[in-house]
Amino acid sequence: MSSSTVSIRTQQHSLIRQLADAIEATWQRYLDLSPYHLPEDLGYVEGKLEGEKLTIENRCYQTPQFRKLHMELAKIGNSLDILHCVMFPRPEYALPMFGCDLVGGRGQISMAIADLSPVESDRSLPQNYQTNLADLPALEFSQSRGLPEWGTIFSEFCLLIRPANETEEAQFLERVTDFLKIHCQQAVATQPTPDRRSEILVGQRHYCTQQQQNDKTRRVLEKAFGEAWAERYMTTVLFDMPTE
Ligand code: BLA
Repeated sequence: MSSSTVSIRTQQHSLIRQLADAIEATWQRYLDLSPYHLPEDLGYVEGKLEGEKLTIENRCYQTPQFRKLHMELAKIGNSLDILHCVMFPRPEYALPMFGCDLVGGRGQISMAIADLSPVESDRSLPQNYQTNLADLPALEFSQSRGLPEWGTIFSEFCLLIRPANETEEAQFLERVTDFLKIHCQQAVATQPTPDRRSEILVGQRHYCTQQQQNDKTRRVLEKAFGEAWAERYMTTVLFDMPTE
């Protein structure tokens, strides 16, 4: 862990900081982590956005079940804090995609999303996931947000909210930690199905193609680093697709 990584996390909104800690602790507790190397120049990045400094820090691992575990923290001056996380299963494992994105600024989280998204062609989650997720207690959030047009990839368990207060922030944190725990426990108990590899790849590619259509993310990156860089970052770091 570089000292710069510690410092950006401590400067971020408390929900982002707590969730980043919870993601990492859950990974360490349940999974067998090895390093994952990002393209040389993309681990730590600085740019300028409307005169403010944009800093991006990436944390990446791989495991026997996951091709890439990616957590990113980004900060734009004092106005925008971002946490982005995706767990990409190896295509030999019929596992959903865990994804999470928090965007906040000036003390308020404006958007918090977390989901375990299916990659099956019938858009269903594995039976054990459905049972475990349905068993979680119902939650009430006062401000739900509608999904964007590309958001057809998300499951019925997707949380997309603007947390209204600290109670809702704590509920979101707990629910995402539950998602992660269920996911890691299921993943390590799952046997690979190499015969389904190409079918699973189709599902993962569809997930990435849809996510690459998020204009809000693209716009922030384009403004700070230019169009070509944003395209490269979105397709090689945020939502890269296994090709073989
Ligand atoms: C929305 N993502 C956003 C928004 C911004 C970013 C600024 C708008 C926030 C708002 O409307 O309040 C920006 N997110 C970023 C940037 C990065 C990032 C710059 O991760 C990276 C550097 N996005 C994901 C993942 C999911 C996701 C994994 O990266 C879901 C699992 C979803 N982000 C997502 C959704 C929205 C969003 C659904 C709302 C989009 C909309 O309403 O149009």
